[in-house]
Amino acid sequence: MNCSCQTTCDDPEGLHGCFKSCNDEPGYTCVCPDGFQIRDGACIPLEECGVTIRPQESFRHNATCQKQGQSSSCECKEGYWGNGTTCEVITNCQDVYNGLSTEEGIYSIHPHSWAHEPFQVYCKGGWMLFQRRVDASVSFFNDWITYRDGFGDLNSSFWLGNERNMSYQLREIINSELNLFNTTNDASEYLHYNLFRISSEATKYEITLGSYTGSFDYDYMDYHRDMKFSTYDQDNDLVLQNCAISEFNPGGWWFNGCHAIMLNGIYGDPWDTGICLFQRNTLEYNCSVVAVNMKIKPL
Ligand SMILES: [Ca+2]
Repeated sequence: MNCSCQTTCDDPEGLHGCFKSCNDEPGYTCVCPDGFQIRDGACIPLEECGVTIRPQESFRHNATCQKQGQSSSCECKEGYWGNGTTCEVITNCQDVYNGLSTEEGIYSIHPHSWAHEPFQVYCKGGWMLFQRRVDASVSFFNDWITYRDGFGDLNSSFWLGNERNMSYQLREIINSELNLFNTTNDASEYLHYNLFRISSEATKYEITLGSYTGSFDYDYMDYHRDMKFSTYDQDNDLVLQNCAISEFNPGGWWFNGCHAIMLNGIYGDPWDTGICLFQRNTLEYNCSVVAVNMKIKPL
């Protein structure tokens, strides 16, 4: 027997595994003998551990540790990934993909420049979605603060929030892709940029885009390059009117005067107040987009 309890519990001889319910009883502690470490409730020789847990150090790292006698068992805190001994901060969905999981879904991340608690994002293949429209359940006709802080449901339609989106990008060169769906499943059209940035709130989340490649022969976002973000209560566009009011384009966007593409309009609206592209060849709006998402990824 490699392991014993110092005091009795349901095992008066102290011969059971370390994780017997002794730990729940005040005054009782389970320990592994010198040269052994706890793993999965059993004491195993140190050389079989693979890693050496150093409790003092573990407590200093981004882990939550539970002391088990002389050893401790650590799990990385939310927003970190690793084996509990070393925990790396998860700064983006590429970290999630590389170190945590390749499955798409909702994860907590903590970008380097984000001074607050980790926040949840929707990751897919290393990409982070910062916008998605799948149905009309979430209104995108929202004010400046709501666009700044984000809204909606990460499982369906949402806007991540300009502030979080900005914090994601500060230290990385970011790719972006805007996917437009003719059905809810297939990305039939897309716009790709090899650089994507938005500036701070002080400069109105101005958008910077790299060079375009995509399925359209025309770069719809070209008209929106270097534009500031506008909402119905913050007019930062280039025309006298406010493009973001309900009569024109109800939703926040990087309006120029007003748009060549607008993906935050009214879902399902067939008119130019919907989710639309302005087609240069026909000079007509195409508002037949069924679903859309906007995503970014470190290069
Ligand atoms: Ca204006």
